[in-house]
Amino acid sequence: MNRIITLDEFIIRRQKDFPFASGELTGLLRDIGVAAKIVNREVNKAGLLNILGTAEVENASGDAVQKLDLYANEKLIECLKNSGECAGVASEEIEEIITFPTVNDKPSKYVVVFDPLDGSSNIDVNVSVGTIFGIYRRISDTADSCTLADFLQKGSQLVAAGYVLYGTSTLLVYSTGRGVNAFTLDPTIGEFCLSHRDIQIPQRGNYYSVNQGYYLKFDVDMRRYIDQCSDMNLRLRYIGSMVSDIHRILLQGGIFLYPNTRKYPQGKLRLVYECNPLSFIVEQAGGKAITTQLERVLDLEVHDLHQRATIAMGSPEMVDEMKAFVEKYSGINLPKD
Ligand code: AHM
Repeated sequence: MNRIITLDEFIIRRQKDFPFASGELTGLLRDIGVAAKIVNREVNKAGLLNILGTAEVENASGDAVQKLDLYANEKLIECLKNSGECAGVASEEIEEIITFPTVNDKPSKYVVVFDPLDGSSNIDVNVSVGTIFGIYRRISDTADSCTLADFLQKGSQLVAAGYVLYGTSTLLVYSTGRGVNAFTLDPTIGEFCLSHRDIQIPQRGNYYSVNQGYYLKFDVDMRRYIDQCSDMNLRLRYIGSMVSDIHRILLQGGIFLYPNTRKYPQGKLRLVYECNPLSFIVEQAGGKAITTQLERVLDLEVHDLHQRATIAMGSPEMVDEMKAFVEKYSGINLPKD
C-alpha cells in the first residue's frame, strides 16, 4: 500500500525546497485547507440545517446571495483573520477589501482573494460547487495595513492559487507555481490526501463546455467556433459551476468558454476571483487561458475588484485552434491594410 501523504505534510515538504521560505505561505495554505474542511462539513449537511436557499441580500455584483455563500465567506474570513499570515482579503461576496490587524505584532506579506462558493445556482439542487482562491504578495509596505493596490495585481503576479471542489468527493487542488497537485478529503480521518500528483492537462480532449443556451447572444465568430466544436463531434458538458467544468477539463482535456453576451458585454465571470486563479492553475498544468478577444488572461490589467472578463481556457491545442479560428473569422490580429 502506498503511504498516504496529507496536504499539511506535502505543503511542509515543499517549503523545505525553498531554503529562505519563512513558512508564511505554508501557514496560509494550511489555513485555507482548514477553512475548506469547515465549509465542506456544512455543504454536506446543508439540507439538514435549513441553510439552503437565498439570503435576503445581494452581493457586490448584484446577484442574489445564497445562504451557504455567506457561511463559506464568513468561515474563510475567520480562518484567514486568525491565522496571522494574511494581511487582508477580497471576496466576491463583499464590495471592498477587508484589512486585518497584525497578530502578535507580526506583519503579513500576503493577501488572499476568493470566491467562497462558486456556482451558487447549483447549491439548492445538490450539484457540485467550489471555492476558488488566489494569493498575492503585497506590494504595499508591510509595516502598514494592506491596500487596494495589493489586490489589483495582474494574475501573472499570483504566488499561489487553487480551488476546492465539493463534488462526489471533496478535492483541494493548488499550485504555488511549480505544478499542480490535488488532494482528496478522506472523511474517515478528516485529512486531504495527495491523490493526483503533478497534473498535466491533455493536449486536447473530447469536451467543450459553454452555456449553449446563450448561442444567439454570442458574437458571430464565437457561434461559428461553437458550430465547429459540434461538427467535430466534441461532447458538450456544462455544469454551470466553473470549478467543476474546469476540473473535468484539467483531468480529461477540452475547452471551457464564457464569451461576451448581450447581457454581459465584458463577459460574466470575475477576473480577480474566478478567471485569474483558475487560469493560473490551468497554465501550471500545461494548458492555456485567453479571453475571447485573444489576450492572455494572466496579463490583463486589473482596475476593479469586481471586474469581469471573457474566457476560453483548457487544452493548449484546443485554445490555439480557437484563437486561430477567431483570428480568421473576426479579423482580430490581422495586418491592417
Ligand atoms: P456565481 O458566482 O454566481 O456562482 O456565478 C459564477 C458561475 C460559474 O461558476 C459558472 O461557470 C457560471 O456562473 C454559470 O453562469 P451561467 O448560468 O450564465 O451559464
